[in-house]
Amino acid sequence: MVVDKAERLDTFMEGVIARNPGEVEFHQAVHEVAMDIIPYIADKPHYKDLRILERMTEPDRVITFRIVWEDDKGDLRVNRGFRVQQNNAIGPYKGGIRFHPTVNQSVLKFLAFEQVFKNSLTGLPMGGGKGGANFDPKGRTDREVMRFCQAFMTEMHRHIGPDTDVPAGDIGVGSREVGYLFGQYKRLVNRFEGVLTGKALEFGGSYVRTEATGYGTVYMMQQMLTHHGEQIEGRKCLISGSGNVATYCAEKLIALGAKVLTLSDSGGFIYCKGGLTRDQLDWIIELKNVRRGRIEEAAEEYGLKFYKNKQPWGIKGELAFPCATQNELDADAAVKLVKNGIRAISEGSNMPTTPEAIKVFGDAKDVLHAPSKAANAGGVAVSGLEMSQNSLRMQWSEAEVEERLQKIMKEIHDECVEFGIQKGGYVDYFKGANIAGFTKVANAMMAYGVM
Ligand code: NDP
Ligand code: 2IT
Repeated sequence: MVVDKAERLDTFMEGVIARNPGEVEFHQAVHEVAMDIIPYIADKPHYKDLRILERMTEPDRVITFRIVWEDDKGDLRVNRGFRVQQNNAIGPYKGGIRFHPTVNQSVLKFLAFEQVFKNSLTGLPMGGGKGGANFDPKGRTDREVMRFCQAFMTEMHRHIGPDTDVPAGDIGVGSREVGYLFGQYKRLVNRFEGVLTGKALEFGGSYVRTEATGYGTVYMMQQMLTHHGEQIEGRKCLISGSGNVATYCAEKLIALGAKVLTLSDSGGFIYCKGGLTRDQLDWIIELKNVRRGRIEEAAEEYGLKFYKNKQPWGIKGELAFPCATQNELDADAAVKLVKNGIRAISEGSNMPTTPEAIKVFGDAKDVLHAPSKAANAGGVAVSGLEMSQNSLRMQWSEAEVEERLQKIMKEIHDECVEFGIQKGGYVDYFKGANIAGFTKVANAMMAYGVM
């Protein structure tokens, strides 16, 4: 029986790899889901015979386009833009836009695929999509970023809409970029509508959207610990990244009395033995969002240790929050974390842990590990709430949104437990998230018949 399941997974993956040659990140994301779903549907012919999983791995469409823009010197620049519309079975396509030089079709297809399951877990009516461009915003002036965003939207606007596809931010796309993108959309279609989320509060944004992903990642950690009779207060935390997700993860941890020992960027990490203070964090948030500086500058400002070109995973901590990018935590890092007594990991970034590292944590057995599709779903959940508020032409209070976010994260946690609980009480959060996310989308697809 075990051999049979393994064979079926291998055969399935051979097909995925043959249809999507060279797209290694996409293969990885599909494999991570298929290893739980294939055994789950083995005795459920209604899913198996209708080839629901095969259909889910094929995006509804992948749109690619040319973006031409003019830099400050008057030179013309050419980039490639994408929008992957993966699945709209349970709602309009929904997912972020990433601007980073590493963006390619494989990366965006993995992100769009993951988004389908994540959005389903939120319980809100959102399908999955992702987009972006191989544009590097680093070192670009505000005006250059504006011209790029306008050129990007000039092409993308024809493919999106408040009931069709609703993009948002991701790496390299924050409040500034969403403003430029929304402004251009509004100008092109001559309609003010909720086509993007992550908008500023003055023009249709939601309270708590900026903070939601980081906060949600902490709420997931809190839920996991509470479920196991433990608490977050006083625990030593390792965070990677220093962008939107990382900094608001740090903010919530500090507020809950935990110690944030590290933050990082692609240049290295800072280490604060006693834990960062709220004032230091506020300075870092300003450094990153306004001055667009490097994390090394925080080490200089506060006399902290800076480890150039290193990751924080060798530091002794109890809770880990990878919040930078995919595959940022490999098996060597996982072995170090386990050796140093790591208790739990809550993934802020999408697919941060390599398959080998997941296995290291799984084999350790007493490590709690929440996958990104559950742990970072707070961001898109509040995006979903922003869509609701836009449809109502209302703005809910900060307290109201925050309360809904906490409730959604608790429900996601409990669904992971329901579908991921093993003999002896061990919770496989990966399995739980995959099955809970799959079921709702699969049932909707079946209801529509063959398409
Ligand atoms: P930001 O652009 O705000 O920050 C990204 C951070 O990660 C920066 O510190 C950046 O450092 C670092 N980073 C990015 N790429 C790399 C890399 N290749 N190597 C090392 N460091 C890197 O992005 P977000 O905080 O929004 O996103 C972080 C992660 O969270 C991503 O995986 C994203 O998909 C995920 N996420 C984001 C959500 C959101 O609402 N924004 C929602 C759910 C998930 P540097 O500046 O040096 O590049
Ligand atoms: O990966 C993600 O969930 C996001 N970048 C947020 C997507 C959204 O639509 O808010």
